[in-house]
Amino acid sequence: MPDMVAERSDQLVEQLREMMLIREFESRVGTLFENNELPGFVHLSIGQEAVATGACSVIEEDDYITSTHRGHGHSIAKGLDPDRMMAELFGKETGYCGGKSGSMHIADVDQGMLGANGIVGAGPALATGAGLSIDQNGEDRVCLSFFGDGAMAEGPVHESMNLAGVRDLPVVFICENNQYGEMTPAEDQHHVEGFEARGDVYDMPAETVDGMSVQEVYMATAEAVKRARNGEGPSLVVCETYRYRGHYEGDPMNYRTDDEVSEWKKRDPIDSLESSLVEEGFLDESDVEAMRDDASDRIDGAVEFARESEFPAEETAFEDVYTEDI
Ligand SMILES: Cc1ncc(C[n+]2csc(CCOP(=O)(O)OP(=O)(O)O)c2C)c(N)n1
Ligand SMILES: [Mg+2]
Repeated sequence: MPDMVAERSDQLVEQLREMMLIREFESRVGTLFENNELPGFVHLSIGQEAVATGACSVIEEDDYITSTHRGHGHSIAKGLDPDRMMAELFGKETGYCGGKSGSMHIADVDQGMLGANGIVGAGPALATGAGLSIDQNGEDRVCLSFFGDGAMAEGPVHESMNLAGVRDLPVVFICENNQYGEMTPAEDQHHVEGFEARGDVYDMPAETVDGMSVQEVYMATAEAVKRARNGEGPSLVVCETYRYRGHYEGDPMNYRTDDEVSEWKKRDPIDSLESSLVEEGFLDESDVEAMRDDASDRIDGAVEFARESEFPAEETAFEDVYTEDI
């Protein structure tokens, strides 16, 4: 038993370290965007880190994920390199997509990251396709599919959950209910209360968890992944969470009150894990400070890498844009 506690606490420390890295990456992106250093659009997931980290710490390197337009956390949690992600945001040739995708389309198929996605609700369709390929090739892999409360009202999400159920595919649908789809509260977008009920419709196990708790997300995803690996088909995990920033950087946020944001911040996933690890004696204040400094140094390095990288050459504008004939 003490070994189990030590093992679990090691994992929690690693999860804290990763959530700090995600937050540092995104906080820095917010500042860079404000300073007009980044072209395009960025959507930050600050506040939602426990979902990405909790879920991705269940899976292995050769498993897959699909992401959303708010995908920096998912990408870092899947093991993508912050240098190449930052370079992509700067539009530089060293970025994951050669600087041609920006934040919303970062992908690294070799690492099982099947893409952020500017099309709301498209990720689950890719995940079901990945599940189908795993099934047809008899592989031992799973696919986690992150999507939002807004996406839950999109047709392709339901078609995907239905097909994954019909074929018992190894897909875990992870709904990040951050309470808003753009500026619309989740309750104004859905006639039925509670997203868990959507799992019942497709006869798949469904669970709602506190998405501000990395441990709760981890445990629910672990159960779902176990079922998927056993050939028991898809599951739905609904994570109740919150984004602290606007829908996009620059959003005036006049659809919610400061009090609402402050209430959610009291449940911050990083602060709460940090306090419990310190209270239980697994970390002390100086460890925490060192972890924050490490995250900050890591992102300093990523920004430097991105700034020093070149923009893609003009004559490559049409390269890597369309697939080659197969
Ligand atoms: C198919 C499609 N419809 C509409 C949009 C415009 N749009 C971009 S983000 C967004 C809201 C998505 O909400 P949610 O799924 O809850 O994700 P969140 O932004 O909260 O992470 C919408 C409607 C889009 N990009 N794609
Ligand atoms: Mg949402």
